[in-house]
Amino acid sequence: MRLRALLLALLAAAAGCAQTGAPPAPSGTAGTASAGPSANPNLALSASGDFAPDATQAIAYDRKLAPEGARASLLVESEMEAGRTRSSLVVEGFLPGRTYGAHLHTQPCGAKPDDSGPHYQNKPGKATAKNEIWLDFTTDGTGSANASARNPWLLASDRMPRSLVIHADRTKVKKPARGEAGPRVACLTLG
Ligand SMILES: [Cu+2]
Repeated sequence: MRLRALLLALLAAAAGCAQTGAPPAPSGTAGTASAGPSANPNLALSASGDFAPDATQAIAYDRKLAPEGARASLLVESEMEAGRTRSSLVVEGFLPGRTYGAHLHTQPCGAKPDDSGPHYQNKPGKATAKNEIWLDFTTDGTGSANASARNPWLLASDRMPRSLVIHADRTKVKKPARGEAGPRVACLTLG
C-alpha cells in the first residue's frame, strides 16, 4: 500500500500547485470506476498490482523487462468541472535507468499481450499524447519512477479505458511510428 499512499500524495501535490484558489479535487475514490454526480463530481479509475507471469489483473509478459517485484499503481481522474483528466502512475521494481512506454488501452489485460487492444483515444484518429493517455517513465537507479499526464477532455463514462500497458521502449512521437513503443512487457487491468 506504500505505492498507493505515495500516489495520493503526488496527486495532492500536483493539484495544489496547478490550481489557484480552487481546493484540490477529492481523490479518495478507490476500486472500480465510479460516477456519482451528486456524491462525487469526478470520474475516477484506479488500480495497483504486482506483475506476475500467470496472473490475471497484473500480468508480466517479459520477465527480463518486468522482473519479479515489478509493480505499479495508477490513478486516473476526470475532473468534471475543469473538463480535464489527470493521470498519475507510480512504479517500482523495473530495470534501473530505463525508459519504458506506457499508455491506457481499451481492453482488459489477457493471456496474450495484444488482448489489451489499441490505445484509448479521446477521438478516434491521432496517436498523440494529447488524444491518448501516455505515461512513459524513466526509472531511477532503484527501478522506481513516476509519471503523470494531463488531458483537456473527460473520460467517456460508457467507454472507459480498461488497462495500462507498459511497453519496452519510449513512445515514438514522430510519424510514421508515432504512438508505437515496442513490445508489451506488462499490463495492469483497471477497475
Ligand atoms: Cu500502449
